[in-house]
Amino acid sequence: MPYSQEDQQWIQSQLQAELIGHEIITYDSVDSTNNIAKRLVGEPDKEGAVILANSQTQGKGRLGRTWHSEENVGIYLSILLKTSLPPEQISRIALVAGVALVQAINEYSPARAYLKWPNDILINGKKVAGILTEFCKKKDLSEVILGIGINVNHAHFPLPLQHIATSLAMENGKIFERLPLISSLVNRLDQEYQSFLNEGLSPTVTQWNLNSDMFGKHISLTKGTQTFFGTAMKLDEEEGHLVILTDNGEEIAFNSGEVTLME
Ligand code: BT5
Repeated sequence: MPYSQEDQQWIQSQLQAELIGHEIITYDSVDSTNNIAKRLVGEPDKEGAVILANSQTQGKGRLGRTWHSEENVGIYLSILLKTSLPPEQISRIALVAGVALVQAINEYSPARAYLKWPNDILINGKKVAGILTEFCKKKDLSEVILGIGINVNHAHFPLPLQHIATSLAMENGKIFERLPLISSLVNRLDQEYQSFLNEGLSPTVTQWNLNSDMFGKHISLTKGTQTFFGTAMKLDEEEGHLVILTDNGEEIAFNSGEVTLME
């Protein structure tokens, strides 16, 4: 069902927002909630506003990929944040969001969700949620659009996604209400983001490491045309980079790349 005015008011009534979630704007179908958020860049009082849609016709993944956004069964939202971070550090906001997202999912899902670097959420090895951050500069204003998609009540996926995607319903054998999950997520995003602004990245990295099951596992990491093989060790505290002990015995920290778990 599309979000009703009562749904919007209910979510709003659950929020303790300092910044993220002071306003919720709901839509039925949009091209991409990130695109809607982008149009608000530079408008007064829109920092922290949540754009929430019931479906997307052109949901976006990273690097020009698409995000399957079926109506009624998923959560598709975007948040606008002003930032003074340089573009190469925007990935920190995705780490902050990842922690809030995995914790919100695990509050409701008995089947445990884990983070996979840089910002996938997996249950039983399949992707249940994803994060897309986009950097937007208008005049002297830098803003980040933080987009989050969660597969909640999908009963099936199109063929190309069947082996890699899952939903909370498929993993737990029951239907979930979207509204409590949305309000928990937004409250956690607000808290985690405040902690990041006040204390830096370290508390986020600690929580990230605790909510991932990729460490100690053999992985391949592809960056550009190069592929590295090794064991995932941790995210480093200062930058949130992925530290790998390569099969050649070298420790390397990566700021980006595509990870595949080998076992
Ligand atoms: C992501 O990209 O995981 C970021 C997804 C962000 C989606 C949100 S929804 C609200 C906001 N508005 C948007 O337009 N986007 C954001 P990436 O890591 O590149 O993963 C994309 C890949 O995951 C695709 O190429 C598919 O292989 C797979 N995929 C597509 N849709 C999926 C889904 N619903 N569930 C799981 N996997 C999916």
